[in-house]
Order: sequence, then structure tokens, then C-alpha cells
Amino acid sequence: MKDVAARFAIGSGVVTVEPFTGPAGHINASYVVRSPRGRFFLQRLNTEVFRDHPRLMENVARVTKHLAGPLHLVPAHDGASYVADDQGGVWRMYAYIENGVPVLGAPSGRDVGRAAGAFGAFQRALADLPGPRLHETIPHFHDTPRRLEALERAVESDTAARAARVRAEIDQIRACRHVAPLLVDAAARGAVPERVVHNDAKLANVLFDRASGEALCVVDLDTVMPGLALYDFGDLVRSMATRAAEDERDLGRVRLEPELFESVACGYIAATRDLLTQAERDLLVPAAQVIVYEQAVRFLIDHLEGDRYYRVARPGHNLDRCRTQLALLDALRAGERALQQIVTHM
Ligand code: GN1
Ligand code: MG
Repeated sequence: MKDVAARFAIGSGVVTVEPFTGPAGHINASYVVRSPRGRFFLQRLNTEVFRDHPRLMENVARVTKHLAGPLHLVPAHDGASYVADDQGGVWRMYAYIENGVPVLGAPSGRDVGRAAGAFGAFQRALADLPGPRLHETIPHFHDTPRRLEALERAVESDTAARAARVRAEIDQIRACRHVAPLLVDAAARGAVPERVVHNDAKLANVLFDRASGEALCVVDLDTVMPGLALYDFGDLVRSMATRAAEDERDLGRVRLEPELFESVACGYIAATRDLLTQAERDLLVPAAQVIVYEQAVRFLIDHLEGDRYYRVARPGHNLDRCRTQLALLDALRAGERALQQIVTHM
């Protein structure tokens, strides 16, 4: 790994490479590199998930350059935005954001308002990204009906022999199948515009300024690509309108907190006031249901397929994650009118 790090423009003499201990995500592997020039954030891309890394890195380079914020790539000595090692590994490096910290544990209303504002500002800042259209790093990423079809195939083939024990979850997902097409249908009718969006707009992907607590920047740009603003809003609610962790085992703790929802909606709407159309605003509350539903489907697929996509730390981890999403979906459906009221009066 030191050899890999030394191929980036970080001055001479890599001192240490250590695993990153912060919220590292479920997909890539992250490390902290220390050189005489300071600290750097090194990542090995999961090339099973991201099958076209040259295009992905082209997106990341264009987006970070346009944003001109604290998140910036450190190029390789040859000027490339990534390094390929001789074992097929693909690596990239960012400057380490020393004053940036994530929110660990349950977020406050102020945190989530700021984080939602950061994603709103991100969408607004990328509205004038010069062409061409960004690459789709994972095609059909938020095509929820297609995800549902993939689940039915996973149930059918049942490769890890787990389907019999998750009948309740399968049934619950099937019973809510009307939720799946709400966003893709709106897009197909031309009711809502395509925009450059983050596509993984969760709380863990925001860094806050250590001193002021203000949101500093949005990170994890692997899925920045054309999509709907509503995909991001859905993920904001999914990750911030509850105090429960994504993998909470005690479902009694997976509650929807209306005041957190209000802070999320308020932060996002304030940041996108001159961007969002009325049709988008009208779909904010349904969007949260769609994205939570989709995430439940995705976690259950991975459980059924033997945990091949998301990193897991314990047996049944993806099933636990699926269950939190289903509990949140229930709460979102039960609270739909109240949430709609909150958004309408903003
Ligand atoms: C994955 O990279 P990470 O862990 O932040 C996933 C998202 C999911 C998220 C759930 C490329 O994101 O789509 O919403 O986990 N990313 C990819 O926490 O699949
Ligand atoms: Mg990610």
C-alpha cells in the first residue's frame, strides 16, 4: 500500500498507511496516509460495484473541480486521477480534510438541517456544471421497479437458501409495491427534471466544521450523476429523520421524528428555493417512501444473495438493515399526512 501511496503527488517519503476509522461506507476500502506533507485519504475502489472506474473518476474530477471546495483529488505523479496496481486494484487519493468531522451517533435537529442544506447547495452548485452529461456510474441506480424485479429473481433463485426465513419481509415489500414506480414514472412523464444529483445523500456523507459545527462539504461522489433531486431528498429523510442507526436491531427505536423531518425539509428547501419546481416539491414526501422502500429491497436482495454487495460485520447484518428500512417505511406511510402538512406550510 505504501508503494501505491507513493505513486500519488504527496511529496517524497510516505510515512504510514492506516485503515480509516471513521464512517467508511459499505463499498470501498479507505485508508489514511501520512507523509511529510501532511495527511491524505486513500481509497481502493470496489470495482465489482463500480465497473467503469475511468468514467467514474472522470465524473469525480469534473465535479470536485467545479465545486472548488475542500474536497479535492490528489493526482498521481503521471497526472492521472487514479492509480491501478498490478493486482487489478484501483486507487484514488483526496487531500485529508483536517477540520472536517462526521456526526457520530444520533443527530440533532441543527445537524440534520445543516446537512440537508449542504446537499441542497450541492445540487444548486452543480446545476451549471458545463457539459457533457456526466457518466452513469451505475446504470439504473434508482430505478426502484427494476430493483424490485431483481428482488423477485433473488427470491426465485434463493442462492443462499435464506428465502424461507424472510417471508415476512418479502410479503411486506410485495404489499407496498405500488410505492416503487412513483419517481421513475414522474420522470418518464417529464413531470420532474433530470439534474446532477448525489444519489447517496445520507448524513454519513457530510463533513462538519470541527470548530463551528457548520456543514463543510458533501463527500462520497461515486454516484454523482444525472438523476432526480427527489432521490437525494429521499435519502436525506431516510438517514436523518430518525435517530436510529441504519442497522439498529431494536426496531422499537426506529421511529420517525417529525421535528427532525421538519429540520431536514427546511434545510433542503431553503437551499434549493430557486431550483426546485412545484412538481418536485409536491413529490418530496412520496420520495422519502420510495427511497426507503428501495433501500429495503436492496438490503434484502443482498441478504438473499449471501451478502456479496454491502460489507457486513455480523451474520444477518443486511437483514437487520432491511428491517430498519421497513420499519421506517411503515412510519413514513402512517405519518404521510402530517409530513405533507409540514412541507406544504414551508
Ligand atoms: C452504499 O458507499 P456507501 O456505503 O456510502 C450504497 C448506497 C446506499 C448506502 C446505504 C454505490 O453507500 O446506494 O444507499 O450504502 N452505495 C452504492 O447506506 O451502492
Ligand atoms: Mg458510496
